[in-house]
Amino acid sequence: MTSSYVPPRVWKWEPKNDNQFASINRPTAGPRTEKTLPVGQNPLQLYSLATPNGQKITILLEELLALGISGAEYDAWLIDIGAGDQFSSGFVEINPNSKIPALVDHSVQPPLAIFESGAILLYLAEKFGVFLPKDIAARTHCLSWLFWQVGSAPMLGGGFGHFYHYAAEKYQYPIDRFTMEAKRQLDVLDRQLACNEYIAGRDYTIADMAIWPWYGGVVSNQVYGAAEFLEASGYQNLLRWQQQIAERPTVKRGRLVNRKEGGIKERHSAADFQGLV
Ligand SMILES: N[C@@H](CCC(=O)N[C@@H](CS)C(=O)NCC(=O)O)C(=O)O
Repeated sequence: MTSSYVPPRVWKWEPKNDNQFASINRPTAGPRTEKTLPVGQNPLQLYSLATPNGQKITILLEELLALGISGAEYDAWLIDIGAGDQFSSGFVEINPNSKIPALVDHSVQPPLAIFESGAILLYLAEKFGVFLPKDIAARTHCLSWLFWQVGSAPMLGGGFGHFYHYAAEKYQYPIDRFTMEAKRQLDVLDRQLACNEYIAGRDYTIADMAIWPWYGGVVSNQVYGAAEFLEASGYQNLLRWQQQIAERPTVKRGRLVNRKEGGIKERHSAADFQGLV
């Protein structure tokens, strides 16, 4: 493993085409186009895409609706991140970080915008009083795992996923580094699930909803096609939990929302799922 690259004194951006997202990546933030976001009839307006971060929110919304919580009715609008929709003025207004998912709660005045998937999960769980334990110790435990996901996933996605899956050229150094970390994280979860039915204990919580789309997706070979490379079959407890959650009808529905293909592009009511699940 040798490299001839010597970093210059000051880094300058050179537009490249070396991975799937290269054309939208820039070293600057802020809007690139003027466009307002659509707003539907439901109290919650979601602007998202069915990536693992997007699925977290639609799974929770479908769980809330299955409990009969009508305040969780939502319109889900597709944000095509490959086409740069996240850089429209309307999206940047609700999420200055230009990443899906973003939610606007129109049931409060003025409407409240929330970004960062972990913050959205926490907001909805607190607003409706479910999927987050009330007991202080159990609640804190659940939040530890929620924040674990938020802190860990960039190593899995931006690290392992980028260098193993997305990067046009494969380099051993970053793949070794991030594979070691990805496997360590899978082992953390596998050990936790050896003696707990769900991530934070007895109850299914927003910690499961945050972790499942990423880590469940990786071990079931749906994210990055890396199950064999990571020897996913060795994480038996994680696979048991992955399967258990995958079977929930709410999860099946949530995963279909805001898909460009193989699901529903937009969701406005339960009728949109007809014939699919
Ligand atoms: N920490 C953020 C990460 C969100 C994120 O990375 N979203 C990706 C899709 S999964 C995105 O919108 N990428 C578009 C871009 O980077 O321009 C969260 O959990 O909400």
